[in-house]
Amino acid sequence: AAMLGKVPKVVVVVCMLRGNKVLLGRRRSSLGDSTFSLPGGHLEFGESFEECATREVKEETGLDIEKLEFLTVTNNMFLDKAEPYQYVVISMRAALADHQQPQNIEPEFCDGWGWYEWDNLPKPLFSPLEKAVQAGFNPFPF
Ligand code: 8DG
Ligand code: MG
Ligand code: MG
Repeated sequence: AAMLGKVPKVVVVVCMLRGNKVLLGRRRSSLGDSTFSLPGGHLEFGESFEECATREVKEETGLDIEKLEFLTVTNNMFLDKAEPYQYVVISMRAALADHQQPQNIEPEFCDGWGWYEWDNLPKPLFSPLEKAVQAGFNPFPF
């Protein structure tokens, strides 16, 4: 009954790469509160994945991005909740368009953004990101 009328949603997340580091923020959300996740959000009607990635990163961090590339798609399910969710998550990677610092534009949803070495990621990661990393996901092109 909890699933009645529920539909999967499409989300685009972005691995912002700078050297050997990736941009993560600590979530303020009923889903994965206090865990570290990538910038991103829901695909709006009529948007390309690239447009969504560019918009969400700008809305959440103020950053302008370039060199957007598709990485992978995952089916992220949070079903063991009073309010279950399912997200089809398009993961992209991107670089900074020029030298810029991330700003915490949505402090109600994020404690702040920081650059983290891929080999020394902060804990706890948001559960679907942790699962992907465990499975060998790596956004770097080398
Ligand atoms: P929007 O209203 O701006 O479109 O969405 P948002 O407020 O930015 O939503 P979000 O929580 O950032 O992203 C939507 C959902 O996507 C989130 O609740 C769960 C799912 N999601 C994952 N992995 C990740 C991830 O690494 N980062 C983000 N931001 N969301 C993720 O499954
Ligand atoms: Mg978001
Ligand atoms: Mg957003």
